[in-house]
Amino acid sequence: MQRETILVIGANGQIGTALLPELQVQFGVNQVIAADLRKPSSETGLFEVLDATKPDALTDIVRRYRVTQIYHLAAILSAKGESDPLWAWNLNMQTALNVLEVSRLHNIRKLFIPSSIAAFGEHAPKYETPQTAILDPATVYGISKVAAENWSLYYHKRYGLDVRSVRYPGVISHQSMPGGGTTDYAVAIFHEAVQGRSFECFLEKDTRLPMIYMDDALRATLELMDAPESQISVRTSYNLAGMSFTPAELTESIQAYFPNFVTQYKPDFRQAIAESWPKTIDDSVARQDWGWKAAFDLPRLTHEMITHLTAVYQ
Ligand code: NAD
Ligand code: AKB
Repeated sequence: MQRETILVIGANGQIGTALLPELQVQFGVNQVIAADLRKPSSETGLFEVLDATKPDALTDIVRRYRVTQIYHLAAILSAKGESDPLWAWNLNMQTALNVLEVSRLHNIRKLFIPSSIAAFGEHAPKYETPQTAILDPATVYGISKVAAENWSLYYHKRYGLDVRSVRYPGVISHQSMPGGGTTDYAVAIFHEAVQGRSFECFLEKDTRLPMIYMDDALRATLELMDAPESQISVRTSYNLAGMSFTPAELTESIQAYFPNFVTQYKPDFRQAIAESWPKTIDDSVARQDWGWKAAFDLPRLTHEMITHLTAVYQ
């Protein structure tokens, strides 16, 4: 079997921080190269400073290490993207196109470019949003995700590139803080609760959104990437479901551990973004094609987050 060499772009982010150790276990520490704009604060193995908007710098790393698989995680997320839409569009698209093109030119065996529930917009059904619902996103982030999905399909059809993707829901993790999304409240709330503080939520209490615990998100990513090519029928991006809850339901779940914990609601511009997104996701195609099934529900997620973060803040 061919030895794989994995490049993770945007490795210092919320998903990269948690994915890196999993890939190092699967492929070996010296077979996984992390790359990001800046060096991480602690050593994690092989690391390259990379601005993925620069095609030559990306090509240099792919050549030097003889990379065979790429996980492209660099992006500007929904809320941050709205502060400077053209900057977010340019960064998200330039990096995605550079990664697709370097993969084509250097025979990358497998490529992962995640999408998001942000690909959906106003006219998609809000409940059990189907795989093939209309994609009319309200944010520049969502527009860039839809474009990257279509470019991925194009590279697969035209060049046979084995590019795979999931539409992640809001990812909840204890390993690091999220990077400027609309679902970030669902991570921040745990940090406040375990430190004995109240929480000010930027969404209304009844705003239901699809979410997923990091362990499930990582397992989905690795199961999709491990699946035989014949089982992959979707080359845009697979719907992926974990759980769905509102800030009020999350608060109640945390109150089982901290009965005095309170959330105040002070919605801002992120409320409109959240309202444009699905509330629950139909991921039956991922289930059928590569056997996806989430393991974490809200009570289990709450237990895990509180256990891990309590250890951090002790
Ligand atoms: P993040 O914002 O936490 O991390 C992104 C990383 O990319 C950062 O470390 C940043 O420094 C790096 N980066 C930015 N510009 C770069 C550039 N030009 N070159 C190299 N690196 C650059 O994001 P994340 O939450 O880890 O998300 C990873 C991917 O998953 C993104 O494509 C995101 O859209 C997608 N996604 C994430 C979530 C979520 O809830 N975290 C949900 C849906 C989809
Ligand atoms: C965001 O809120 O922007 C991300 C996402 C769901 O894509 N977490």
